[in-house]
Amino acid sequence: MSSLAPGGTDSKASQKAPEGAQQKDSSPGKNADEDPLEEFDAEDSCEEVRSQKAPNTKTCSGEQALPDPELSVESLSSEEDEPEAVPNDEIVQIPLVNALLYRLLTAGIPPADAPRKKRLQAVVDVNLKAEELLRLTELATESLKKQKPLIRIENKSLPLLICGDIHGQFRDLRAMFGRLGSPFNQSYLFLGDYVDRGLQGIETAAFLLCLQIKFPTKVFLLRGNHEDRGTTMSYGFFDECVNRFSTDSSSGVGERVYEAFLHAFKWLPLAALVDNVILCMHGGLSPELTTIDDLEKIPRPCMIPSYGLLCDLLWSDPSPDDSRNEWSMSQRGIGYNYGTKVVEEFCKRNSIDLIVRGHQMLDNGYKFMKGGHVLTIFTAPNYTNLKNDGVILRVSKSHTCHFIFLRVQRNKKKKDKEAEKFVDEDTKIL
Ligand SMILES: [Mn+2]
Repeated sequence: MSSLAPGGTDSKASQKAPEGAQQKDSSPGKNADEDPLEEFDAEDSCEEVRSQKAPNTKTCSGEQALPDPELSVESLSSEEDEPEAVPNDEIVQIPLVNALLYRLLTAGIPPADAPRKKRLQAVVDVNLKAEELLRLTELATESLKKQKPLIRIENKSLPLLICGDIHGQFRDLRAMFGRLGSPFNQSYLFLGDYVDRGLQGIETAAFLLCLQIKFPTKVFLLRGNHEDRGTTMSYGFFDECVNRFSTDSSSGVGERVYEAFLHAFKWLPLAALVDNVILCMHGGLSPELTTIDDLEKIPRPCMIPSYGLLCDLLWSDPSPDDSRNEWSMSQRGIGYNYGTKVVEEFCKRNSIDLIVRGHQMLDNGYKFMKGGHVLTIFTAPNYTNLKNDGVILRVSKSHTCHFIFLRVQRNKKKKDKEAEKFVDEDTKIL
């Protein structure tokens, strides 16, 4: 059982991060040798987490649908499907990474009795210095370089939690880890789009890069179309970096932090193959993708081009109409829409059961298409105040798929009305 499962019986699970909110500025050296994740028990910003069995797909076993909508996450694990603890020699201990993780995990949020307006801002106030972020992105680049463009995740790493778009919702991400378990036990795969749109792209990217550096065999990060210059210049992350360090004494430091993140992003892997049968990427298929091996050959580092295999992997969508069989133009003006026959032929040719991708917001957080061969998941709850649920996909050792929901609070008109004050204008697409 995960030591971080909600209400877990492990003694560590019941330990709140000790006086964490008050210790967020403590010196890195003090905590450098500790493992902050072991003590982490995040606040809960989501109303409900429950699971639901996926519809029939070839990857789903005959396990019965779980009847209890209030089921807690830890109940999902049967004894033979228990996550394995990561061996000590696979954990990379770097004092800066540990110190940043400690601060990211323990920084306070407004208390429950704080004014509603303050709580709705949903910002976690974390002290991150520009020089630390510059060093972190160097360490992340070194770590990501060791991975191939296509990550192969073996059965021993299952069960695996797969997360779709996060988009700077650091508070939700932190709460999610508190509920689902730390990478000491639990394996995670993220499908990209860590920055832009939301309030805390810096914290989100820093947190995930820290985890990838520390747990390279447990935390896998793919690149989304927002991990690139064109999107981040338009949708928030560039401005966030510049504004964050605008009072810094040395001019241009925000731009340097931004460029450093971009450089690390160029090394993010582009797809993951889970136990040889589930293919994961941010957007989807490409006319230039014939075999799985094509994914191994994508050169890095690179910006995302406006056409071609890499572009399509990160930008394409399944065609909205399942009766459409072939390729079609995307309304985004970039990438393609892939049809049902395209998907079926790709899956057959490569012995793939399921394609899991993110890239599109869905009201209930997930959607199967193309005869059950394409699954879209979206993890950021209440994305730009759209009241959507977030979903995490859990793939068991036998490839059974469960959905874990991050429910948003609904039907609270006054709260919704106030929350609208914090929504940007640019909220409609992606
Ligand atoms: Mn996207």
